[in-house]
Amino acid sequence: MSFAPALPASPAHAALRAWICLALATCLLSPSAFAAKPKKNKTAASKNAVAAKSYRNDLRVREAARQIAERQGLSAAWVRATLAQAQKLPEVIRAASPVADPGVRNWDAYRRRVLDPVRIQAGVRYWQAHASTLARAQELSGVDAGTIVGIVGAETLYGQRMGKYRVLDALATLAFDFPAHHPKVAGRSAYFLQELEAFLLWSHQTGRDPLTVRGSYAGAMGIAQFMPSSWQKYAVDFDGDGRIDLFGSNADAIGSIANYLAAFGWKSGMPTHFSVELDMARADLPALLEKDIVPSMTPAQMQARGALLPAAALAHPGLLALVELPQGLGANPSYVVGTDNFYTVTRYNWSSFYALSVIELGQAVQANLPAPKTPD
Ligand SMILES: [Ca+2]
Repeated sequence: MSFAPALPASPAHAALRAWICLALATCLLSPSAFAAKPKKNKTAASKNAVAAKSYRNDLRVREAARQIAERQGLSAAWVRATLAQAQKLPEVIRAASPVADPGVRNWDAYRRRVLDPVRIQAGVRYWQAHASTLARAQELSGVDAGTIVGIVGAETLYGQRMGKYRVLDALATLAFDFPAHHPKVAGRSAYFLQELEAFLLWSHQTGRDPLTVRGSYAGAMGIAQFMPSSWQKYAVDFDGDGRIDLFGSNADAIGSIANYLAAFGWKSGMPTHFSVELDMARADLPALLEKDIVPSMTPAQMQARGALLPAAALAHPGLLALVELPQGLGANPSYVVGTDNFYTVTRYNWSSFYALSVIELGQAVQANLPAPKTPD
């Protein structure tokens, strides 16, 4: 999970580089790559209040506190006292558990949930309210304003749902009690322990009380749902008030999303994806899908393997990936062809469903914007 940001090297991006230097500091973002988001359920929440267990006397947690304090130069007493107040949340463990049957993944159903009319209309209002900020972010970073709006809409319904869990509890639970039957339990536990460490450091550096900060079940925070290490690496002060506030400042959230995608290689003006049809008589699906969503074939190579590309895709100067979108049991999958920019969006949340849905949400919002008034 170490994604070194590929900062643009071309002198044409000097302004962008300077802008990125405003960023404070560290890694990956999003939550729902790990599992379906938990359903909001008051009954379950009250059960959890009973089932939650303190980490106060957990020797693993005490040892982690000692190491974190040593590595980060923090007060050992403060780190230990803070972690002692973390609670193990069963609901978070359930949310991080692998889906029982991955075969039921259904792109159309997922897409409908993200691109619902309420979210699209809220997106129109959001775009209108923050039009100049979005334009500035797009100009400085090259990142498409629609994709930024799509991400804010999918993550938090434009800041309306920033998560109900104490970030301390969520990260401690996932660091120390990640579902043991998950195939990637070791890597995920280590990842969330690093995020817990980043969260403590961030709390200390920003003066926020780690006991009151709330976020998603995965510990993602604020309007843009940044993980603590991402906040430190990629978040920017985009409204110029001298502090980075992804909870209260939409400008900071917009600028930080743009900065994040730019750091992960967004190329200005490049489409994110193209439509595609497969010539089933000769399509070499294993070859077409070999590298999954990583763009690794020229348009000509894709054509030779039986992917029928539209003219715009054939003229695309970069590499492409065939992105398979399962449509549930018994149905044929759908496909699109992703570019480097599609892959970049998946660095925000490691899921092709996520990436395509935020891109399409942004496009739907943009299509619904009223036409600009022309002067009389
Ligand atoms: Ca700010």
